[in-house]
Amino acid sequence: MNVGESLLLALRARGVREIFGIPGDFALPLFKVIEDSGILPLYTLSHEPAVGFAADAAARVHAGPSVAAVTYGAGGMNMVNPIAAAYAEKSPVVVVSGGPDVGPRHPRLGLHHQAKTLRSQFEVFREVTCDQAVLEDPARAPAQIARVLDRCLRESRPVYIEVPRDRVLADCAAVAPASDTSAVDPGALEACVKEILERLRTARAPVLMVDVEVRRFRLEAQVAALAARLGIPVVTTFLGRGLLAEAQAPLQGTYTGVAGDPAVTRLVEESDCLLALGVILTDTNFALALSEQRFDLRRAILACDGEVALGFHVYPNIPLAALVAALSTRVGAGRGSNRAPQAYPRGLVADEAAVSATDIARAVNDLFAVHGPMPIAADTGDCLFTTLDIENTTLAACAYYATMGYGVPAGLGVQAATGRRPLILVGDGAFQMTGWELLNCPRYGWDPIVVVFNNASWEMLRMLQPESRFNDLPRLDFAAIADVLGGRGHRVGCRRELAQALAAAAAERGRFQLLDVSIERGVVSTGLERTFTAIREFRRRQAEA
Ligand code: TPW
Ligand code: MG
Repeated sequence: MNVGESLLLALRARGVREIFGIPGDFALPLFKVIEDSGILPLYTLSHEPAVGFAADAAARVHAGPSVAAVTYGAGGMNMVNPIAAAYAEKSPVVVVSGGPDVGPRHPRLGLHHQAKTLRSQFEVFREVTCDQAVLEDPARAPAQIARVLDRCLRESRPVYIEVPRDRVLADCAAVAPASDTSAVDPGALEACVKEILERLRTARAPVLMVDVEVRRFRLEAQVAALAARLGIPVVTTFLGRGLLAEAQAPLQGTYTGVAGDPAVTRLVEESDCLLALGVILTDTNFALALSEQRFDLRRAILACDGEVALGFHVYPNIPLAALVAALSTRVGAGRGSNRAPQAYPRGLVADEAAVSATDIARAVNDLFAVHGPMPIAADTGDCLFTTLDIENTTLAACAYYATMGYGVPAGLGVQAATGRRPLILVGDGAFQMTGWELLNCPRYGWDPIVVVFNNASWEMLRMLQPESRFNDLPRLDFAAIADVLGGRGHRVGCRRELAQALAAAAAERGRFQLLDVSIERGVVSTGLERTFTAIREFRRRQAEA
């Protein structure tokens, strides 16, 4: 076995199911091993940001690691932003990069693709990954691979593995199976669980909040069962939207502070005991509530990053899985919850009126009611806020790090990883960044339904800076572009056309469908409107103070 094969087998043994990539000369031997060995399928895309986003989405939807393979320098450096996003949102992406030969190097010559030093790329990725290795010595490679991949799984964060070009084919031993060395102190766990249950018991209005760690560590079914037994209302964060979509849990909706359903916002902010499982605390969730002192984090129990914080103390080394398991065994059959779940807009009126974001949500909910739910990949922009009005379903979105360009490649990653046809929601500005990647659909048989929110604008920015010309975009003919890229385009100018196009798109399998939906500037979803009204008010009050 050589280094390349040993790496690929270790990746597969730890749950990797596919590789997205773009080769280059430093990565050619590795890509050859990937292709010839057939250990994992390889999907090549067009631009490295898409490689990173697709792997990120694949990792999110199957709750296991996925691989983004690139060449050194021009390839790797192109993928820093997606990996930063994966770090922030705890998506376990394994970056595998080709690297310069270890063999004879000429001291006076710069190597092509070299930035500052030969280690520059390694140093850049060190900042946005939780562990890194350069496989310079085949004898040490198995131990390095095991260490880095185990860390990736334990922390659910991206890692970086660089394989020097002249080491790929060197003889190499097999990598040891995955091992988790984090030993939990049973006494600490017991004390922690006792304290949590006591707080829940005496609380007036406890609420359970769930976020991405619950999915990353494959705890959805257990958490749903726990929630049902506790009989307390459950909300997700914005980033955690899509969680518990397939589980039976008393889900009330998504907490997005001022942007969200006011009933859900009140539920969370008036809770005297918020049990937050795997929640990444972010300004998108809590900034306004905290700065306006509508919410006090000391009233919350925060289980995240392998520890539990409550009141003024912290229990270290309590992994979420151990906590959920221990809670589950101690909570008896519950009282159930009789709260009605959130209602979503349905029943699109198919008339000649112009289309709004809410109309798109309505049309999608109508479609789901007939055909069943589809997984969604959403970009950053009003399309992301529109997901708040769509039935809870598996969702890949960068709702915290908020990079544009995520939606289309993420949708491709979702289909590669699950085989399910995804719905991709994307703004025209974001489509300009990575929409082109749809050209890769025909050769892999991917057929997503893509809805472009075409407002000829960076509209979300216009909300913050209304008097601007730089937020104007040309109104492109995305339907025509879709036809050129091997899909089918549908022009949508009114609600009747929206209903028709969505039905036609759902009926045709085998090629991607793109709905180019014209939306007037200034017409945005309820969630975005609420958010920016609140931000503007907040700024005004601060300016007055
Ligand atoms: C990689 C900053 C956030 S939202 C936005 C920008 C430029 C406009 C989005 O326009 P789009 O959607 O896609 O047409 P909509 O609904 O607002 O009209 N660069 C990156 N990421 C981010 N977040 C930005 C810039 C930004
Ligand atoms: Mg736009």
